[in-house]
Amino acid sequence: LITALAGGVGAARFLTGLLKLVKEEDLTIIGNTGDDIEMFGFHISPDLDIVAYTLAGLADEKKGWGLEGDTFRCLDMLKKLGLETWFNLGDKDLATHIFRTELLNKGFTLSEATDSICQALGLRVKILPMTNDRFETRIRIEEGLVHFEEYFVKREAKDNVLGVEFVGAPSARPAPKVVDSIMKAKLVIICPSNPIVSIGTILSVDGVRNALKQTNAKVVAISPIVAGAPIKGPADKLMRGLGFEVSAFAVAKIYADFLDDFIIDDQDASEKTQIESLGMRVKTTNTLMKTLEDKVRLAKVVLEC
Ligand code: FO1
Repeated sequence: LITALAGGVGAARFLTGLLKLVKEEDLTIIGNTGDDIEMFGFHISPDLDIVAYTLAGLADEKKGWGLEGDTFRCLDMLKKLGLETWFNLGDKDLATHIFRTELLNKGFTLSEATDSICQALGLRVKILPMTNDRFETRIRIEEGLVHFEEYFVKREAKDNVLGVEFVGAPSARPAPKVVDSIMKAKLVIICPSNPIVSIGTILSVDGVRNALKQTNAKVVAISPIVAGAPIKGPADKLMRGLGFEVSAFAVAKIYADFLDDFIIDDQDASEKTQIESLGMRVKTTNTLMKTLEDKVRLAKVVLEC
């Protein structure tokens, strides 16, 4: 049994490779819900969706979000009606949000709604939201606190990051099976996702970090930082804003209390000894995932741990 902690597109790419090597039934994915946002009354779970869409072969791989070949006619009309349309919700993508919101309004949990979406997309892999409770990542910028998506999409990650807050974190309980799936796994993989707003959110949910420390599973992470920069997304700005250096070593420090093995890119080989001094094993390999072969090769390195 394998459990993976996952953010958005980086995790989704890696998991595509992993699922060429392990059975869907044997994999549980714990997804970040800190990016979840309500738009036009609909509940959107960007990270859960990109993982599900990617594994179902439906994602727009080029953009890294949304559905391949989606259109934006509904959004055009919403704009005409005078609504804010900076968050590009495609027509087919909206169907997912309608479906999810209807289930939530009927009293189902986000776990149950996510399960229904996965089943409908033909996935046998389990995707668990980290929590069913309200949890929102907000970024502190000069103007005040804004939702992560407002910072990232609307304001194009241009603001200086003064801080990050996880609204709801103190009372957010892990969703059913989250802690259990970490405790019962043989291998836990921390995907190459943002250590602060993707993995950091999951780690902040009560009991998750403790489960990672206590599980008998081997806990392996793949560095999302290569040669001092993230592969995608604003991890560098967020890390710098919070006073971290932007390096594989800095990520290793965030995970040091529970990590057994850390996989870093060949380009960061000079950091190996420094990271090992934190008490973990380090493997270097090519971590860039351009082709399916790259993804499978990286997954093999993880499984060899
Ligand atoms: N990312 C963008 O850069 N621009 C968008 O307009 C956008 C719309 C969007 C709609 C639905 C969805 O599920 C995700 C969407 N994303 C968009 C991706 C999202 O902002 C981030 O990539 C993740 O939240 C970070 O993992």
